Amino acid sequence: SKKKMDSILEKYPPKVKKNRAKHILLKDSKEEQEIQANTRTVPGIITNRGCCFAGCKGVVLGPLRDVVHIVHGPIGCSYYTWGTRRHKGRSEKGEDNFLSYCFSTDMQESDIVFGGEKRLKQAVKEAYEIFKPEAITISSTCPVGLIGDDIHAVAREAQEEFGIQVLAFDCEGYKGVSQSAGHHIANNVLMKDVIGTGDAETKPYAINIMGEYNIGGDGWEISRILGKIGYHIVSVMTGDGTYKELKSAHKADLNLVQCHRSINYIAEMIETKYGTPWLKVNFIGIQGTIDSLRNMAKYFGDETLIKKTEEVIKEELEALQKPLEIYKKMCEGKTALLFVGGSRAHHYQGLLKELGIETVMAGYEFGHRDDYEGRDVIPYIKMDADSRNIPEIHVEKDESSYKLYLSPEKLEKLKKEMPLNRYDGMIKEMKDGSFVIDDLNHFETEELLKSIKPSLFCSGIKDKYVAQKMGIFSKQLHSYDYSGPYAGFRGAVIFAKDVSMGMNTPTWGFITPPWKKEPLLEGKVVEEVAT
Ligand code: CFM
Ligand code: HCA
Repeated sequence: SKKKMDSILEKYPPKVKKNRAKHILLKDSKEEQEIQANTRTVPGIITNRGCCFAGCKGVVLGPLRDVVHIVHGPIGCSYYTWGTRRHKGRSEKGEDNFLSYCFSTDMQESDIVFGGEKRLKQAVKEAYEIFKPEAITISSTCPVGLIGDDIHAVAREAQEEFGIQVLAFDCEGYKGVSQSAGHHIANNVLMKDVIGTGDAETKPYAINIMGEYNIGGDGWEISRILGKIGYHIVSVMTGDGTYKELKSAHKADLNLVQCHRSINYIAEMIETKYGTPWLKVNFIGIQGTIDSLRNMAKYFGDETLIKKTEEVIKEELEALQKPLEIYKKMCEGKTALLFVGGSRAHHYQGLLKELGIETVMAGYEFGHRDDYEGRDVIPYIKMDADSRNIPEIHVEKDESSYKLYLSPEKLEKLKKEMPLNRYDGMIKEMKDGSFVIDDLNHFETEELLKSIKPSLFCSGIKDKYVAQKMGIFSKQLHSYDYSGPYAGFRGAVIFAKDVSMGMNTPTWGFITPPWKKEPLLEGKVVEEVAT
């Protein structure tokens, strides 16, 4: 298998080979292993990564449903991302839900030449007058940064005029090396200007669900379980979430962190400012869900809550046992390659294992070293020009709102028993001999699929059909191929059903890739006669 990788790398020019080798490792628990991550993709390589704007507007802000999200830029940035991420939202009667809309300033060539501020101002005015939202966000695309429109001045003016918050985000697509930069920029503004401005009443067992975006309804399955046990969800960041609730997020007694990559900045800053610790959870997979629920109950330490947690676990397990048995038989002994953004390549490994599927390769598009190796490596991560370009904000203890749910002694004790303020990353849980590959590209994808021939390739829209044309079933772990939810107890069964069907359909045996039958290009060279 080391040979396999070497033969793939051999095909690169020497400089590229040297670069890519640092992003690849073969897990060996006897060695101290380090991976390079969150660095620039080599120009010319076909990467799956997205841009800073995608991470800010698309990922973190977009799911807030009572907000009008205006994209300042040419229409393509809005149009081609309209509804594609499947972060679902549902509103009670009379509540706002703008998720199905797409708001853009539709910049033209003349705006690039003469400036787009006037156009932006007009867009904010129209959005306010027509929709009367709770708040408005403005997200910058590449050209806005290049021509230097002052989106903050426009936002400030509009805020005064209309009396609602207008938040501006400098998330030009070219910033940083991936979506990850956009997560950080969105986190900073939400922390600085939104969280802490509300004063909603809270009930016992008050929690925030962070880094959960309700893709395919995942968040709804998680809230169903938490609601049954008796938790009070103060806010969700940000799946089916609202700006209104986000304002009071500082009131919760515990923060749950599902996707560490996209929200760890807010989790850390809330702890510094308000004292609330965060617990790393994983609601993908049955054991992951059970462990997360038990840790939560133990944190609150209430006997009735602990008892209720066990009752709910028992009830849910009974309901899924029968269907799961059927699918397990269809999955047993299969293998998977996983390549997803910044957390799912880790989160799905447990669920696959429960079904009998072994993960032989996993990697992130844009995860940082801490998402691979655990947060302990953070002090040793080399800063480069690209990461220095993303502002860090510093928060201080808020004397009036700071509160500790547990005594510092109790918290220290619990930290030894559960991942409180801690994330150990993906690699630790992987088997020796499995591949970890950062920022996998299309050349490597094809080569790996050819040599490993996995039963399942979990990735996204950009490479799904490359795999399927090679006769390998591919399950999108971003959009879930229009299925879901996959989280929690019920989600595990839906996932099991989808991958069982996908892997076992006889279709794959009927596929002969076209290049096996005939050359891709046909024709003959004829000498042209000039007339
Ligand atoms: Fe977090 Fe996400 Fe992911 Fe992500 Fe994304 Fe996504 Fe993803 Mo696509 S926030 S890192 S930037 S879990 S959009 S809901 S599926 S790449 S693995
Ligand atoms: C994004 C969004 C994306 C893309 C999915 C894919 C998503 O990165 O901007 O490439 O299939 O989950 O919708 O990650």
